[in-house]
Amino acid sequence: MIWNEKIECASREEIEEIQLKKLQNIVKKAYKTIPYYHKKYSELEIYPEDIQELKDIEKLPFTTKDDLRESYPFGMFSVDKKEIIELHSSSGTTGKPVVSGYTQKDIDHWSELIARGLTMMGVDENDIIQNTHGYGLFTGGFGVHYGAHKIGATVIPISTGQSRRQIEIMEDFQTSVMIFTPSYGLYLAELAEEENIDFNKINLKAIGFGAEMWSEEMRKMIENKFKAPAYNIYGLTELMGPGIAIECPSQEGLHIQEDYFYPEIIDSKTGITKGSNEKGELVLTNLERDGMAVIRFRTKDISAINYQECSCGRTTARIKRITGRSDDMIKVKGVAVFPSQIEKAILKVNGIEPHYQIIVTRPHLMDEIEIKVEASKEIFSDEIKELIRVKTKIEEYIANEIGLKVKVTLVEPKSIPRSEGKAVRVIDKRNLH
Ligand code: DLL
Repeated sequence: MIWNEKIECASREEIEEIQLKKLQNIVKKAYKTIPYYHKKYSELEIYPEDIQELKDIEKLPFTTKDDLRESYPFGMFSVDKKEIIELHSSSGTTGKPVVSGYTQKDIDHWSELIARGLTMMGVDENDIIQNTHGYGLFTGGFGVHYGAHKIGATVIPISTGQSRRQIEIMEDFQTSVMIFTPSYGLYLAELAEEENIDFNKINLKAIGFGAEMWSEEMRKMIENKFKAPAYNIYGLTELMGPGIAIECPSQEGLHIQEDYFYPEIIDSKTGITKGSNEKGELVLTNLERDGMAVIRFRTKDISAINYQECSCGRTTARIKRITGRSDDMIKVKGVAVFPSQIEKAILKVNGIEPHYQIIVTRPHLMDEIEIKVEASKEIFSDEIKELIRVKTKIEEYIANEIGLKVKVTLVEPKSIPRSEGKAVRVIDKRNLH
């Protein structure tokens, strides 16, 4: 079944016609009601009237995460605060977080996006959806929840955690759809194995998973363990939350909801727009957003756009599974971590050299970070007590900075490889690409 055939199967001309109209409207609205855009466009002498065709979007400047942070908390809102009925915030921990505000209309649109995606996954009103995404500032919990209501499915708002209870609920309630992040899914599978749960008896119909990077091997592993197909869900707080793009049964890219978002792929160094199927950084524009508007947002996510009609019958463009980032952000346990935060914490401590390496692993299906830091010569030849003191101090500072517990290992001076170009700070051994 297709939730909204009129849009999801529209011709390219129809889609582009809708997009142009919506783009013109939203640029006008942003210019008129959001001081950030008014100032930026005026400075560059670009005006809403300059958008005559879709390609004209390239005349507009990009919006970055820093721009959004500078307008923290409500600077991107385009309506009176009293119209906003819900707030969410990104999980990122660098500086100020990014805030997303929703009017009733936005919540309705968000529900529609997820409804389309859940329908793609074969979910309908007969299903029981166990939503393990966090209900809170994270957009995952509520976003999926609203969409589940929209299609009339039964939603179990269990949120993250209580992992043994999750398994019990799956069995007792006969959950037919699981929603999780890949790493949490793998962890649940491990627990289920310990408890000798037979997934053949649970009869899962589908799994929706996203919010972090994963590999095709990981999908296979999840599908084998849970005995159900797993579909990719993509989204980000800045633009709306989950549901911006979701996979259909063909599992060949994620259908982006093009009447809500205008996707572009750019070369992340030059900012120049790339052609279809070319790999680059995904840039997204809200085409339909009531409470705020984000135009040409640099997601930093690496993808490609495929405009070919899909074998599922839908014509909406598909974005390729995210395979990397154009910055060095890593998502660990669902939390966005930047090496610069770790560096900041390390450099607060005396007795160490500014050479470090961040090693991300997934030894027991859960992400772990180990940070190797070079001790100074003096410290290294000191007593073990002093080394432990320095190590613990760094661990404390890092936990404060990123909100995650990490393991710090002090290594010999000059033992971390030096690089002539950009230092390789992060070694991601999770094999997600
Ligand atoms: O992670 C929204 C979401 C919730 C998506 C639940 C899917 C399911 P943020 O916390 O703002 O929002 O993080 C957004 O996470 O720019 C990507 O780098 C990464 N990301 C999200 N979905 C995927 C995915 C939510 N399916 C950032 N594959 C994005 C790879 C993903 N990376």
